[in-house]
Amino acid sequence: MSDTIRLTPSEVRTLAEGTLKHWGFGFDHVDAIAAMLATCQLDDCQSHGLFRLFMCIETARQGRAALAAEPVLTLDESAVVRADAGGAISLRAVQAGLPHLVERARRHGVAVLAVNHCYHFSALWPEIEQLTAQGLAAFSMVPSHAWVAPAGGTRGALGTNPLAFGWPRPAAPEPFVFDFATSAFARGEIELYARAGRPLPEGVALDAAGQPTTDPQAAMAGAMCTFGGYKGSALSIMVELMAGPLIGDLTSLDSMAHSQGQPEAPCHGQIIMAFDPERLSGGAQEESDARAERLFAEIGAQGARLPSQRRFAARARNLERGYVEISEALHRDLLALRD
Ligand code: NDP
Ligand code: PYC
Repeated sequence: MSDTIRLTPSEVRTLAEGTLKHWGFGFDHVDAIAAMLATCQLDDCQSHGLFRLFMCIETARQGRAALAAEPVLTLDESAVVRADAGGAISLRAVQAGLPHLVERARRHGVAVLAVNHCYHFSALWPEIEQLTAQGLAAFSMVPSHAWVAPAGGTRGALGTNPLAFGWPRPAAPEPFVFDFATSAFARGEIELYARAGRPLPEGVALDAAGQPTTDPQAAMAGAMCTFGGYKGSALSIMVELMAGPLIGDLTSLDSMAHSQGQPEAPCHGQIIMAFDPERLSGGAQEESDARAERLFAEIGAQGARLPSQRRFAARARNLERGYVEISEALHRDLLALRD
């Protein structure tokens, strides 16, 4: 990377915390948001590391979000845990709900955490990894803003709608995790192309007239495409339904209307599902683990890499050398958020 600066993990935290405090986020939200940004930056997730501080601050600037609201949990004996974020950024509500999700998944075999009424800006894999670390398999999904055209459509109706999955691997150093937008590119990725003045690849976006474009600015004024044509489009609709109406929350269309066209974080819900392999394998977990490992071994034997391997390698490298690298331009613009 040319024109980069090095930041230690604690410098990343300090930069994020100072900016969030400056904009009035409550103490616990500052902690949760800064931890998420630092976790993503450590894994070289450029679109959802420190870069996402811009979206957080824009959310504060717009004045609709509750910057210090404490989550309210609704708990009964069932497998459903509900966490109302009260119009705050999602992370505190997710953290409040996760221990109950784990306990319910162990008790029932399967459990669901429905997070409602939240602003959401983050990657999903850090929460998935918290569940795989507990020996659970997990899914998570969120809508976003209606930036993405359905396959065959010409204007935004769907969100970038990430879908994340994790599988615990007790005998391996890391779990199996994937986490990706159901749009061809995440919005954050398009924003990074726009910042760098680079053209997009073909097939990623449409302009405001519904015509294919490689211009990131035209893409942001028009619509993004789903990945994999009609297949990604169907998965994206599933994310809308599962993390929206199913849990009594907004779709990406609703979120876009709520934000009145302002560039704040999307406002909606999040669904996280956890599965206990010990319960679901009927007491045959060792055999099940071995079967899963044979599958991973065959994939590796073909020279194919598993999702998250780049991320885990980046984490190990950055931890060993004691710093992450970001561009000087990004660092300068992040510091200017306090002006
Ligand atoms: P990427 O396209 O960067 O990566 C998607 C996944 O595929 C990762 O798990 C990645 O692993 C894996 N992968 C990439 N290349 C390969 C390969 N050659 N072989 C095997 N696996 C591979 O993700 P996106 O840009 O779509 O999303 C980035 C982040 O943005 C996600 O964390 C997502 O949650 C977040 N996001 C959040 C949204 C929100 O509304 N909050 C909306 C959209 C996205 P690896 O990381 O190791 O490369
Ligand atoms: O990158 O698509 C995205 C995104 C939406 C909300 C947060 N990130």
